[in-house]
Amino acid sequence: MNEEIRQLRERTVHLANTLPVTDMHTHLYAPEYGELLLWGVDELLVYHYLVSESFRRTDQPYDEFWSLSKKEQADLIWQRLFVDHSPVSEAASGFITMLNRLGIDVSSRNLDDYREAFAKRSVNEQVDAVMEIAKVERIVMTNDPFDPLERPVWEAGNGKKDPRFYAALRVDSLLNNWPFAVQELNKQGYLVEEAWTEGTKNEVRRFLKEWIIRMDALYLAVSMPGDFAYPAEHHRTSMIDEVMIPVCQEQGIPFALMIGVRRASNPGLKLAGDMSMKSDVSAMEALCRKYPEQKFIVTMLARENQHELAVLARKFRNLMIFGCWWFLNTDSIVEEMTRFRIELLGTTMIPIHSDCRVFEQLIYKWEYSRKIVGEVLADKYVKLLESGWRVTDEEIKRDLEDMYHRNFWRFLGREA
Ligand code: REL
Ligand code: ZN
Repeated sequence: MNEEIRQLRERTVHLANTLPVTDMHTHLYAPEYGELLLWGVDELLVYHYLVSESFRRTDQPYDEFWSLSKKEQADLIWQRLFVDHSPVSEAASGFITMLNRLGIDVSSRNLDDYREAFAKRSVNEQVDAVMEIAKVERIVMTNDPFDPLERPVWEAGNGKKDPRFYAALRVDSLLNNWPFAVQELNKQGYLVEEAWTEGTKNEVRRFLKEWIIRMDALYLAVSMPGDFAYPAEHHRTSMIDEVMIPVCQEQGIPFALMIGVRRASNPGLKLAGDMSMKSDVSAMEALCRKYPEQKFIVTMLARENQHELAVLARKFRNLMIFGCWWFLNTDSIVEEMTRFRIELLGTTMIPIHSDCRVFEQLIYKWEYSRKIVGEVLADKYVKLLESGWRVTDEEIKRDLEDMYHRNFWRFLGREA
């Protein structure tokens, strides 16, 4: 029995570490997007996760740091987080893991050596190599038509050239900064005004529809503060009920909500200054109940909300929960969440997404998470074995493939 258990664990962990995945929410871009695709040592070091950690090690004024070049910022972060102290945090150890898996000798502890190793690679080579190492087959980007760098790529017809990359239409400002969205829509020729008129609703619907088609967007996506309430006497409720749900239904796509972020809690930190907030799961409950035909893909940022959200998914099959988002994407929390999600939902959820912003991060984020998924799943198979139920390799593969990509594509109605 002991030998059988050992082998079962080994097979499960091996398959979990090696089967291809779809990364269903990232901030990565295909090479066609030019400078929007971030990669390389300096980008990796100025990742906002590391920026916030590095400020705990210094009294340097924020503005002084931001006035430096990217290379100088990276040098400071390297010194503070890797040289003066050991890089034991998730994001810091991830940087070392990435270098190592890319074949770089980390022992010199000399940043310029690492920079030199990267300088020999082209962006296309790096994208191929990283996807190969991380065994990430398909990547879903985050695409914002109001982004001045991104819009021209779509307008030139280059947004969807690389078949490994898929688009998700991001709609944050329509829901969270309506005055700004009005200005941007007007610039693009949509006749809208701040007042919620029939004409405005029609034009926003037209905008969404045109962009969904142009991008072949897999889903509509937004991140929301923790105090998001629904239904409420609020612009968001009108926008969701009268514009977003009707368009999603017409186009047959899900609506993804990431709930629980307080933007710019510390503005001095810029992108690194966002805070986690508890949310009210009943807003999602109301949406799932009101729109049984609409599919929702949801993640929440507060650890406190995770169990209730998983229970909600037991009640509503139009709800797919996904990922361990941002501050939850650490070994201990991924393990806790994956374990109780499997206990409550079996494999009918998407345990992992990377949220990567810099390309090479795919390597460590997927490696760390896959290991946990494999170990948790192995525990469950061992429990079955102890009751005489033996899973075959084919069945292990099927279960992992469900979680790694099939649940996602099937939920979208785009099963390959
Ligand atoms: O998509 C989002 O709203 C968030 O994931 C991002 O805002 C966040 O900065 C991201 O880098 C977290 O992992
Ligand atoms: Zn994100």
